[in-house]
Amino acid sequence: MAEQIQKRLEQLCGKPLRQAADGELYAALLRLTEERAGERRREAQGRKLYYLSAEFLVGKLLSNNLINLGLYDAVRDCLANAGKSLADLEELEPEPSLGNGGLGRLAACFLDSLAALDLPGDGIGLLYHCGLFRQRLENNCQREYPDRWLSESCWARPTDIAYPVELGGRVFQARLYRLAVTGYEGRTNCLDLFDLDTVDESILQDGISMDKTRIDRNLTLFLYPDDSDRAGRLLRLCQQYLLASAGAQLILAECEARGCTLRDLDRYAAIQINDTHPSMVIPELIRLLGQRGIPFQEAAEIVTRTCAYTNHTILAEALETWPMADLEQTAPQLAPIIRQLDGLARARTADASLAVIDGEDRVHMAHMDIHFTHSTNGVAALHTEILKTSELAGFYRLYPQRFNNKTNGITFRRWLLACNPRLAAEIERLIGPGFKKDAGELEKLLPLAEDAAALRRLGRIKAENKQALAEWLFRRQGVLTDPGAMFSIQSKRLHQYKRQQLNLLFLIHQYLELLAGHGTPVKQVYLFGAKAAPAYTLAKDIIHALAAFARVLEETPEARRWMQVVFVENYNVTAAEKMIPACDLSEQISLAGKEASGTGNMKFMLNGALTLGTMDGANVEIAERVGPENIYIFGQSAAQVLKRYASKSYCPREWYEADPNIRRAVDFLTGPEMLRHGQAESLFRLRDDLTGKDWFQTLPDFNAYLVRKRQAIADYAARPLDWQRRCLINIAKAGFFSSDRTIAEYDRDIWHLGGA
Ligand code: 26Q
Repeated sequence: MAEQIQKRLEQLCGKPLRQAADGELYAALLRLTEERAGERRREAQGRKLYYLSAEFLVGKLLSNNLINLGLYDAVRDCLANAGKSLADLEELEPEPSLGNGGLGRLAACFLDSLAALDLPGDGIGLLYHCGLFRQRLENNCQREYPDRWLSESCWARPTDIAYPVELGGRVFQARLYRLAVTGYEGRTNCLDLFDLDTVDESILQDGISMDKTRIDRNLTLFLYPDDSDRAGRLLRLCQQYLLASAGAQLILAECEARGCTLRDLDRYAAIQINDTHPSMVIPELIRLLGQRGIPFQEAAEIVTRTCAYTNHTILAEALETWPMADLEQTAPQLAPIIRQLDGLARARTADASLAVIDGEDRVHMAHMDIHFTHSTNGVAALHTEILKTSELAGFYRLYPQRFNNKTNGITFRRWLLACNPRLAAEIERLIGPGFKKDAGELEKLLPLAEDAAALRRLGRIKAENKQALAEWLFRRQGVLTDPGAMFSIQSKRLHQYKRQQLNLLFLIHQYLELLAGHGTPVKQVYLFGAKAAPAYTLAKDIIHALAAFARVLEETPEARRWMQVVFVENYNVTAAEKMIPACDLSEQISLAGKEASGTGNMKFMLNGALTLGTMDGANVEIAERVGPENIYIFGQSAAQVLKRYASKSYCPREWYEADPNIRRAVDFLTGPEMLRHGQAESLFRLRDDLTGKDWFQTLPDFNAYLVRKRQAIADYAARPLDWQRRCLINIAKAGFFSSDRTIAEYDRDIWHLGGA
């Protein structure tokens, strides 16, 4: 291995290994990895998948690629011999944060599994110059800064392939950049990202604002975290069309090069539309087929056979609609096609609520997807049921055979082997290496649930991971945490439906109980990681309240001995990889029926944490697999939640007035301790929302949460070995949540990749 690395160093800087700087070594390893990855490329035979997504949250790539190529151990040891550390090199790598959260991370896990399963499948997306904003807390408030991740030593390579894309009557060249996607003991696929040559980073102004009117210079500057103003929305629409049009041209070019006549497109390509963000690929493909002489009706049928759609949300307000006027402005060439599609859809059903264009001339992207693809899937069993019976019931009646469920999964290579090497090595020692390829083999751990020595080792590994997290937190943001404490983590995007505010109310309650002399059996460290969309005021208020409360705790010695709150700034994939292996209690407390699936829940389970959660998303399937004694479930069911909404009877003020615990915790938000560290306007707004609106029913679940969480803390303190036993059962049962299983199901039911 030393020779291999040395050879690349010669080419790059002419220095011997020992004298090379970390940056030079990193560049050498990048080159070595790319060459090795290149050797595993294979021409697609038969049907190839194109996974179209506005987001790919891939995370750092060096370690992951080394693991997948089977080079990790050799490289680590070789560097160590030369007095270098692979961990230090990893620190140099900027994280490509090309996603908001779960949806983007899922796309990255899927690419990993496709390549590991040796399936032909590329991702198509956009090369944002800045990923999701970098978050800092200033005066306990979130501030956003640009995340410029592109650098010399970046994995995306420009190609000489470019396609013309017409936006608002002007033609732009969309250039293709390629990243290698390595599969564990598998093939190499591609992540294809488009960018405009004309984009100009120098127009970035203060913070993350910029001139939104010059699309030639700023189209791919940012991944958009929100759609709060009109200029921003139009830019987002332009991005979507760029993705759809360049993606469609790439797919057609590749298929034609392999002999496709376009009428047989579905024998060469399967296109998966990741949520509605790439939906314009449907009319765009029809337009391009039209240019090649295929009549509208036939083109619509070809596209329907080729494309499939995944829905990731139940929140009605999150379903994308675009005013036809905006479309006329950005992609006028699509407008007549979308109107024709609306005509086709209206001919299939008398129900106007299922139309593509509504009475106010707005295009419903999800409706277009369901009418003009052959498959619509939800991302967890409960989510798919809700789509069929409520949110999309009309569509389900029209196309029952099109609806199917594909419960999400995560790649075990990144979320166990790479992020938790201690646990991975222990599992391998216990049951052999087979689980890396076949996650179902984790069940072989089950008999060890009765092995006290094995359980104690599991406890020690968790303790070491907590120690490592504590050191990382200290280096990163200067906070000291006690690794001897119980670690509870809630890390995910900040949204009211995910209910970080419920966790906060519990923490306030426990704090007040401590001050009143009611103890808790073990010290707890509460870690939060969450970004709020910059224009989402209440989400930012919740961050503010959490950070302010952390300060209140710090200055109260009676409470500080027993509990600590840490807001981990700039939560991203890299932070997740440090936090998840160190977790005891995984907080998955969304309002039942609102979280489509969740995937963090799976990562925590796999790393030996117990879940405290509602019967929501994939929590339901986790509970089913581990059994009620190995998970802490609380709160209303999705059906009860729906009933409360339907009856329009929910009045948070009644709950606030009737329950002294709730009243005391809610009032504390605007009490003198909080006001010392927080801003009155923000804290009052949060309190008023909780007592006046509370759309996500925090208060009705408060007591159930309190009881279950106390139970979890008591169990952890009283029976540590039994806790580890239950963690082991969670690990053993996590195999189902491997994205290898998810991808195998997509392939079996929707894609049918490969073949002749
Ligand atoms: C839309 C319009 C304008 C600007 C931004 C957006 C936008 C961007 C990102 C809308 C939605 C998203 C991301 C959604 C998402 O991450 N959904 C999550 O998907 C996961 C994978 O299926 C699920 O596990 C989560 O439950 C779901 O919330």
